[in-house]
Amino acid sequence: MKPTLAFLAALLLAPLAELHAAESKPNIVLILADDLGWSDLGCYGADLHETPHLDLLAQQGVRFTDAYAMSVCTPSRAALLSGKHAARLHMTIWSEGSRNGPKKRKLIEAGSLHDLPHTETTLARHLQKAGYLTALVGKWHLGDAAHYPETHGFDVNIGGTQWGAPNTFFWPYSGSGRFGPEFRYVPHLEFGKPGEYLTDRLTDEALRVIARAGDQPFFLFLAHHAPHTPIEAKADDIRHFEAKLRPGQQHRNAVYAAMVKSLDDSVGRVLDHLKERGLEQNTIVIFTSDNGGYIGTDKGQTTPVTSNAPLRSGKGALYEGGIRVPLIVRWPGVTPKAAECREPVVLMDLFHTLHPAGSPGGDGLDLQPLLRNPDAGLDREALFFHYPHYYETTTPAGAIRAGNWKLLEYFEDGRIELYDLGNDPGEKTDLSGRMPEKAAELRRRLHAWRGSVGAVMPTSNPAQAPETPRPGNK
Ligand SMILES: [Ca+2]
Repeated sequence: MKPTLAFLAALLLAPLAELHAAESKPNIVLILADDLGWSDLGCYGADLHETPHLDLLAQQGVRFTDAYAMSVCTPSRAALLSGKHAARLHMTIWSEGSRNGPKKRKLIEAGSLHDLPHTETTLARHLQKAGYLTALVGKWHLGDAAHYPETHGFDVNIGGTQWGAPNTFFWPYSGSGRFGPEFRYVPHLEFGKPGEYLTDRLTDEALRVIARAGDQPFFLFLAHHAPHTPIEAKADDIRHFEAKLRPGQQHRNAVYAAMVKSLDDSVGRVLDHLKERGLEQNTIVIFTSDNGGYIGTDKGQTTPVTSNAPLRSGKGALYEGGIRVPLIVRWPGVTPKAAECREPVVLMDLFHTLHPAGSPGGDGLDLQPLLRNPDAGLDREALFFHYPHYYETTTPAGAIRAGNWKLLEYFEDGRIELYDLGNDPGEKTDLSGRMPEKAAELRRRLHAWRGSVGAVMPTSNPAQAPETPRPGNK
């Protein structure tokens, strides 16, 4: 009898053990949009764009109102994957931009690494060591071939290169001219067909990764190129949004709206696929963006790409429109449904939240307590930003947000601006003259933080002369 009982017990216990193991290693799908602005989704107030799948995801989880990224691509991605602030990493501008800054401005830009150093252990590496299949599908932008995803803990790399954008969103996704003389392409997307659209294809590849993972827990980093320039979309979708244009709308670019629709469709397909495979209850789904929306105009267009209103400015700037982004988290068994969280959080918090051994401490916090109770606060005094470079929207600057106070410091002349985001989220009324003590306190804290992370500052340029701002959208 004993062997039979033992056999039965094993039969009963094995599934429980497997279930426990599975619960302790939930799959992770991290979907990162490129240049998607804070108000670009329906659930964040967009008035032309249609994002039913992301709106539904927000209804199934937690939507953050005050989530932050860095103000441009590479620093955000480096911070997200390393858990360290971009200023501490000395990666403060996109990789191509780190090589050739403006030469005739008042300041010489701070030096910035263009490759994520191998001394950093990425979230992918930690998860890989914990038994996960790790896959990057889409944009990388964290260095040259010696620093591609395969060298940073990703088992699978589909599409990741040193470049920040494809030459075109249509197959074969290659060509030169738009971003200079380089011949750009998106690797591993062969055997497409004319008319195939990059956001759709990357989604196909992402679903294949999920299918091939089998019983292995997986970390899928679906880093879409959309809706970064080039602003290109499928013709039927463009016509749909052109027909929806009305006077007075905040969002007025039908092609961009169509790009956002494809991005939303991608999220819908991933969510459906998880459900069909029975993975919905054991998969964390996170959606966010790497910087604020691009408010310039793409080549060949007359309508600005997007607007981050009611927030001020856009990509590149340290005003809210440049750094505040959508963030939605659905974590079965952890997040409540249809919750809104107003606590300020930042992209590198995701590293500390998803780290398989728990947060190692550093420049981010584990958000799990906040995900369980979105009304709770975090034990963090302030968030800091450092962009010692030029862009269409800004001169070199730093910023601190402490509570609802926000101070910006411009490095060309030391000028400061102080805003009360609680009453003035659009940063319209500079209070630095009326509240000099508060401004001085925040400036001291910003300076102390810069010292603590070894932030690199721009230097004065003896050969200064007027020059147009840094052009283009990388
Ligand atoms: Ca970006």
